[in-house]
Amino acid sequence: FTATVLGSPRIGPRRELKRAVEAYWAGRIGADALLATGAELRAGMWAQQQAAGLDAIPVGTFSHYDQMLDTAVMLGALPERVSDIDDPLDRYFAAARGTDTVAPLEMTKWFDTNYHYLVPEISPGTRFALDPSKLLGELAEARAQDVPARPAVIGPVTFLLLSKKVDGSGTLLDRVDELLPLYAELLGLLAEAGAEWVQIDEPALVADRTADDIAVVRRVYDELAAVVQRPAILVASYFGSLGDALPALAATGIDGIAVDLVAGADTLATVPGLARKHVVAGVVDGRNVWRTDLERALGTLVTLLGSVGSLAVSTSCSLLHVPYTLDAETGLEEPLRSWLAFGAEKSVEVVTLATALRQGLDAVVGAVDAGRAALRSRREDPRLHDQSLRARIDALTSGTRGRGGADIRRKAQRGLGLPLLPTTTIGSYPQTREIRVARADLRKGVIDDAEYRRRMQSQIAEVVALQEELGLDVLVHGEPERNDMVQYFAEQLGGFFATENGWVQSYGSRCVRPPILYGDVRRPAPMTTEWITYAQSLTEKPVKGMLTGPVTILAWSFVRDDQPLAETADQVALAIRDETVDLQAAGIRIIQVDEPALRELLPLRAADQQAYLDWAVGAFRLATSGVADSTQIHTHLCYSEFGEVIEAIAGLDADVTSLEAARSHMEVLGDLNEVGFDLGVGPGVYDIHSPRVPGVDEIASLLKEALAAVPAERLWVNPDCGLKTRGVAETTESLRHLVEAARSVRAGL
Ligand code: THG
Ligand code: ZN
Repeated sequence: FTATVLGSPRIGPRRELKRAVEAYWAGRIGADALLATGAELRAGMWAQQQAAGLDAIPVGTFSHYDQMLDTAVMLGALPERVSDIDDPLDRYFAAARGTDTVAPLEMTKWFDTNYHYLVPEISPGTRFALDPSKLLGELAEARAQDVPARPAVIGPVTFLLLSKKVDGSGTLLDRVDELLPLYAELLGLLAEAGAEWVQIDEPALVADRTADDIAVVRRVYDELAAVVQRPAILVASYFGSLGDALPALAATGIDGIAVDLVAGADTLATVPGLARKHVVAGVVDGRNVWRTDLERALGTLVTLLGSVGSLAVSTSCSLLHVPYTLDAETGLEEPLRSWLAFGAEKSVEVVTLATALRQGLDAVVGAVDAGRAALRSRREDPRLHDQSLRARIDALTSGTRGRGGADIRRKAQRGLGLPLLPTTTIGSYPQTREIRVARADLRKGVIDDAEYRRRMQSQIAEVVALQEELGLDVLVHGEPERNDMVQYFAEQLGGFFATENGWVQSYGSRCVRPPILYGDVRRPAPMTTEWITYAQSLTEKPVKGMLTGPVTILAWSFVRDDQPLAETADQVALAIRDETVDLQAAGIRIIQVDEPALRELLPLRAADQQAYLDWAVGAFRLATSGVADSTQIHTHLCYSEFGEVIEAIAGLDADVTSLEAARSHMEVLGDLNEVGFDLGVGPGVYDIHSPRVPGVDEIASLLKEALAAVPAERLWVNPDCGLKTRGVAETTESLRHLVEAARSVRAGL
């Protein structure tokens, strides 16, 4: 009964890697110092995991940026355009972030998590070649520290399925035969280096796969299993059920399979072949923060005993998705603290379960008793069940999730007096040094609340003045008071806990601190009206109230696991709804409720998707239908892959929807037409992810392109996302061009 985990956080308990990588990029430290930081972080993590008692530790899951990018390097699959950068580290970061002359790889969501990976590009010209240096280096390092290391890599099937095909015919999976010899060679090298096991991650197998794909899986793992000199092969799945891929894998000659028994529901007992396999049972949730119900997990493990060859206890996925340790949270009080387990605590839970299997329950009775008491205190905590909120939700009727018809609303909103092709921005303006200093000063107690508010007001006044000067039609206050569009609300809502150091890598050096949604959601007081009404007091033009939607608040938080997500979504929706009503009462006529994460929570299997979209859309409508028909509701969605959720976007029924479209060339407008969308739409006319200032003509031509798909009465003009990460100078220039382009196109109508 081995105790293991599938991967580890790597950004550093105090974000040491973030700091080192950013210092390296800025030229403040050299490669040696960066590499030394990485080595220290790995050593620290391994030491912690060994102290916890894990007896197999994944090695190779460390990354300076992203594990898919590491895999592309390992397989010789970096794009041609970075190949003339000689220094390997600089080449690596060029692929990740681009340079002045080279575009970076695209980034996209890692399954349904809040982590983003870099999408390798594979073209007919890609000549795969093995570069095992990173993995072998980390393996040697671990073995030198007596770490019971299990080297881990992303598997060939997942690598290809998640990559982007650039030119050429067929599917990328057709190229798996080019990768097999490389993986075979790698297996030999790992065996030579002393590895007893290798972990090959194939999370792509938990999404819907065709019979042909499954046949490829079968062949790939039969061939890799046939390699003569190799470690034992553990194929790791996570984030859901393997479904048809499970019997396929079990029928191959591999030695072990890791299954996610938290997100997945595979029945292992009936799978022939598993009786001869080592099964790594992911019973400790690797991507949420709740303390494991040890007795229940043990029950699950015990039922597996008869159907598998040997059993290991593990997390359901890599611990990349949870913070390092509860020890870093000084303000976390009992009993909430006792309900939680972060990365370090989850490793201990895994060891406790393995110990119970080996030695019986008596050997871990202390931990089990403590766990039982914590779970009971969580179940019985009054904050988990607010009777008045529950009564309010029970009383909701379907009418609470809809507004007047589109035409009625259009007429009611004429009083806004907007021109054709109204110009606006998505919400945030550059987070200037002054803003960061003010926030830090407040935190350190250097300034008091009143002074902080004065400083924020002066930022708001500047942003309003700038927008007036630029001639934008619908203004925003710029969100200087918000650190993060979810955290800001979580800090003010009851039922949420905001961590101090609960950082989780989002992409590259960027991290987020997801709040923990543990109880019923309450809104003790208005959250945004003070700032928005201040901005509105400075201008005759309408100022948009800016809120984050219920789905996004859930997607970017750790959510409670004791009730369906749909129920939690309605609770958050009611809080947002109350806020919209307050904003309207304060004289705000346009309110934007952002749902950038709508696509993100979409279940990986088609069979589960409609149910999700139904409750997600329902929650948004609940949040936005408390206002009068004369109040204009906007929404904003990020990340261009809208295809699968296009009907849901229409279903949101927002008066105006702004979308990322600059990079996908307005295709989304045609898709919206196909589902009968007839409301306002603002396809982003420039890409805010780059400092480049778009020209007037360039924006004008995108607008003309948009006008081919959308009548002028419905078209809005805006950048494709918030401006928080941009500099002031380039933002001003870009918006000046945007307004000018809108005016010139408007004049030609
Ligand atoms: N907020 C949250 N989750 C998100 C996003 C967000 N997930 C998806 C997407 N946006 C990810 N994008 C980012 C962009 C920037 C940063 C993190 C995720 C970022 N973080 C700061 C950093 O790492 O330096 C820390 C921010 C802070 O101090 O709070 O810049 O917008 N929740
Ligand atoms: Zn956006």
